[in-house]
Amino acid sequence: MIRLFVGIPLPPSLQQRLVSFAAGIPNAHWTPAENLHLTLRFVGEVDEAVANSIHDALAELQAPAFTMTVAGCGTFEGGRRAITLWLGVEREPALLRLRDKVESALVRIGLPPEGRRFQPHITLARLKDPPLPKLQSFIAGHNLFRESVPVASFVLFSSHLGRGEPIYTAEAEYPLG
Ligand code: 2AM
Repeated sequence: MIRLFVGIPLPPSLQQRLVSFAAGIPNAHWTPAENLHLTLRFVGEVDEAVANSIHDALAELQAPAFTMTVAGCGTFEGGRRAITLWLGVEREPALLRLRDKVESALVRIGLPPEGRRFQPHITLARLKDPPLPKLQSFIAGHNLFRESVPVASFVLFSSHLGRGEPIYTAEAEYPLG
């Protein structure tokens, strides 16, 4: 079995810039630079045959290259006070269309539809019981961050969960036209 997700990697320069934000909130578990990415579609554990069909379906997908804008900062509340701290990604039409095409391609080959609404974001940290003033000041300090990057491909990642950080590996990369 292999744990997969479809995403857009960030250029190393932007990863380095974002990882430099990782300060000011006690007990935060910050995403390491190399793991900072945008998830288009989480897949989960699948066997090799399904992984191969996912790859074939994604390889056939056609969509234009576009510019992705990272902007804004916020949180998702999780179960019992776990909080995801993120930077937003603007909901531009080309990104949403790419996401819809990925979703349709995966449903067409028999995967269950994604239940959740697509909320494009880059997870900066997972927080447990963060002191609210520190969290609010982090968000206020980063909410005006805005940076646009060209997106010329998307990637099928595997995710290996172990004791430490998950290890994301680009299994295949699909160019955008
Ligand atoms: P997150 O950063 O917002 O948690 C790899 O796990 C990627 O898939 C992460 O970016 C994660 O998003 C995303 N993802 C979406 N749904 C998931 C799920 N049910 N379990 C784990 N990761 C999920």
